[in-house]
Amino acid sequence: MNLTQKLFKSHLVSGELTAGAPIVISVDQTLTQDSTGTMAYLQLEALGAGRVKTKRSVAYIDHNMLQSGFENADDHAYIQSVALAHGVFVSKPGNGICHQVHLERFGIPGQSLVGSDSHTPTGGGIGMLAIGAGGLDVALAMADGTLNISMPRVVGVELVGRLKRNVTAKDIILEVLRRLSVKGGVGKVMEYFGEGVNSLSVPERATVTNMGAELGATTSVFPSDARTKEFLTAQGRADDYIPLCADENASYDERITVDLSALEPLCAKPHMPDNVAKASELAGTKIDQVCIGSCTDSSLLTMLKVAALLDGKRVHPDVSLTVNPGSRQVLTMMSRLGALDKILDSGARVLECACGPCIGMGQSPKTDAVSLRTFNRNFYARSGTKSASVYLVSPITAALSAVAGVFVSPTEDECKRLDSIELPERFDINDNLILDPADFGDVAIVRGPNIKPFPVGVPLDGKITAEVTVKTGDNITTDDIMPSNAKLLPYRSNIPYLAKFCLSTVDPDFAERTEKAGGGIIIGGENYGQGSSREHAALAPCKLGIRAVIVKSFARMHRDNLINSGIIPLVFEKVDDYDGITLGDKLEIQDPVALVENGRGTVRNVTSGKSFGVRAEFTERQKNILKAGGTVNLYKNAK
Ligand code: MIC
Ligand code: SF4
Repeated sequence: MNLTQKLFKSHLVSGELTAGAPIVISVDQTLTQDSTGTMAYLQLEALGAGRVKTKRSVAYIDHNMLQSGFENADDHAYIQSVALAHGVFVSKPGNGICHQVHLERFGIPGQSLVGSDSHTPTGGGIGMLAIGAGGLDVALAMADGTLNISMPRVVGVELVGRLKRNVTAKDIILEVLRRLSVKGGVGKVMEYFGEGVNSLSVPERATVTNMGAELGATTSVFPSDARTKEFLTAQGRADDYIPLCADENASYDERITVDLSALEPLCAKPHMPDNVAKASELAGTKIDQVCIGSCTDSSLLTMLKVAALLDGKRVHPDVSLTVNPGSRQVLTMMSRLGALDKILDSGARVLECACGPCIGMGQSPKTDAVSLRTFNRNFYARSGTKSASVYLVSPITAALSAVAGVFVSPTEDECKRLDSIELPERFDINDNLILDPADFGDVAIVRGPNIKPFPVGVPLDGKITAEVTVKTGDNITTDDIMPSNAKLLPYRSNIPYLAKFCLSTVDPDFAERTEKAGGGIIIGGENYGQGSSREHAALAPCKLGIRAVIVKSFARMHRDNLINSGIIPLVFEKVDDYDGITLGDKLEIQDPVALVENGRGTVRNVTSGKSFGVRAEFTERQKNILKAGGTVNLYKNAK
């Protein structure tokens, strides 16, 4: 067996481990963060759940940190109180980005983790079965300790050779993205193996598993080995270590090989993480901003490299360099090891240990700016500046470019300083910003005025007749469907307000048009809903009265979120039928219940007089959810 099969087998509650089959797995741990967390806990409450059934659940506050009004602080207070009341640990603002902190303090090899954030697979860096999901699925996992999912196919990624000193883990995942694209991982787990694995430390592995989310993969995983033990020991958690790997000669559904020694510095050009080019092709391009951080590249190792390259240098006068350490532990260690001084002395702006610019919470670049970021996503408008060009790069490229003022493709020679970097044997452990529910008695739940009830779908009955109120192209992201930036993120617990901005990057009139029409149907292209786990991208359309989304193909988490909200996700039987639909067409689904039951059906375009076939393949559970008008309705009906 490969490692993925072993991990699924050890957590299998029901179903068969055949690719594509619906299965239920047991969930050992969950994580939420604040921008998805308010909804997840509102839903946990709506499900009537008591104390969580998992071994360990943690609520992080790391996204909405600007507190420019009462809204964020309201959300923080709600999350802290509702989490503690349900037996969930809380990682307070300032403690760091959920995935970095979880890896450091809570992740355990061999355990399963479900998180309301798409980059939850970071945990695969220490051999966890770590899966991102919408808030409602995480609420369900907390309530009963299980997750419903389809058994993925397993792609074996064999790593051979060793990275050159001017190449980093970011370049490995960029290379995989270059080959497979942002939809290449849908329905798959990326399992890394081979002699090249040994040369990668846990933070490097975590960069790869984290950004595997950009492939659309269900998760990514590395073996748990001596390097994992080293990391857990440094975290004072040697007892959590167990060795885990694939059997010798394990088979995979697909296989690719990446020769680490042949990799060159890469980058992803605007506006997609798979728009990969050699950094050398961009060399010399004038730049305006460099941002170092985010859950994919903000570990101590990253910061030590950045500090070594900035040591004694000055950030170019035309460049703004920002640095977000991934956790308070990283920041403390940077300070202890002298790296912080070097970074500050260079003229960098050191920001909070949080997501920050990665989710557009501040640091939006200037008009037409070229911004180099060590992050994982460069989707259109995500930085908060629509005209900006965001390139995803390694921390080495970022640091050298910040000094040069132009895009630099690092050479081996320029990186000699990195040879002496070693991770410490012990990390500074201070969990003062982590609240253990066991230390709190009965906690009263605090609900400020920013916390609004979430919308629920309508049960299926009768026919659906609705107008096409938007038609999109391929690879529409959840950042398009439900934009997130400093102005909107404070309203993550206020769907009525957020809904006004639904799909505004694609069509600013969509929300108003849909509301006026009393609902609608969305038409989309390939890989619709890629990117984040945010169920707001389903809740906002639900609020607007969207009944169905018909596309060429879906991203996994968004499809699940639509079902949870009672919106029917349908796929064109023939992709060409997409071309025959125009904005404003009236579509009719005669018998939606039969469509959902049969897995196939016909949609009539009343405007054009033509009909087209759609596929509607759902598990029995999903059929029941859709018929009830969403998961919360189904669970309430069952009570
Ligand atoms: C992201 O990187 O897009 C986010 C913000 O972390 C999202 C979660 C969210 O929308 O709150 C994700 O990746 O799931
Ligand atoms: Fe935060 Fe960015 Fe990571 Fe999302 S991708 S969790 S916004 S750092």
